[in-house]
Amino acid sequence: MKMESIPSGGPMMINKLKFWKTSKDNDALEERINALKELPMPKHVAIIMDGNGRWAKKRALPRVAGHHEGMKRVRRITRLASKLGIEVLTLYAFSTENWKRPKNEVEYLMKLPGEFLGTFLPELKEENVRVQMMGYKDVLPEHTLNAVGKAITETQHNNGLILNFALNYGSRDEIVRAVKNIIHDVRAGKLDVKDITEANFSDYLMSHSLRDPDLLIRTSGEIRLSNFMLWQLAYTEFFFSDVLWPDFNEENLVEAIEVYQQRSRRYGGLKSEGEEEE
Ligand code: V07
Repeated sequence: MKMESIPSGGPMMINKLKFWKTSKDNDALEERINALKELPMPKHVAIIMDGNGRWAKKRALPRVAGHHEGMKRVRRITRLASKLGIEVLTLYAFSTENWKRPKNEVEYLMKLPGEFLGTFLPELKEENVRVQMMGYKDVLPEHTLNAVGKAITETQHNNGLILNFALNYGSRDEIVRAVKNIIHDVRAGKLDVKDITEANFSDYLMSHSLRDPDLLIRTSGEIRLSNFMLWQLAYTEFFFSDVLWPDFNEENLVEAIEVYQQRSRRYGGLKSEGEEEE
């Protein structure tokens, strides 16, 4: 049969086939996941989940549709992080800058923690995930705080993956507050100026109980930090992806970790914190 004689819809079908995940694709991904486990895994992965608005715009959908799709990706990426044995996954969900967005969008975003946890908290508990939050609680709506607070309490004794949401978080402000609290403790006689070190400065940051991120991922092609964990990212490897967050899938996370492992291999285990090459 000649190509032209294929009824309309024929070539279309062939095109569609390319999008079907075959069991062969899944096997290949499983294989890559198993290979990852042979090398040092980043213990703390932080992600700036960018590109939700752009994803929606490309489809002529409202921005909030992109946020909703992005929320579903959080679940998938968390599941893989847990499976990989990553210790901490920090996700930048809402920055202190995000209040400048249109009121309806902010209101929608503030409902997402409740929706996410309403759907996924039972699974997170089953998977031994521990939910935490980093950010200023005082200005968050009560319903948002209640949803997050409930998840934190109900998972506080879990000892698997720590799922740390940066919610109403800004790094410069975090550092300024740390300085103020240090001054407060110095004045109260609890701390001597000569005893202030990098290590105990970190104790005054909102990430105090967590190790510094080993790997930072930012999606959607933007190559900047946007006031995210400035102190904590001092020695972190960066991976920038052009993929929009609602399209960021398991394979994309696996690739980011592969790149991370290739880079750490090049240090030959000789590099430690504070000892940059050259
Ligand atoms: C938000 C979805 C992901 C892309 C980035 C913007 C929109 C999950 C949460 C969340 C937060 C706290 C929590 C449980 C879930 C969330 C906001 C936005 C504000 F305990 N996704 N997601 N929060 N987006």
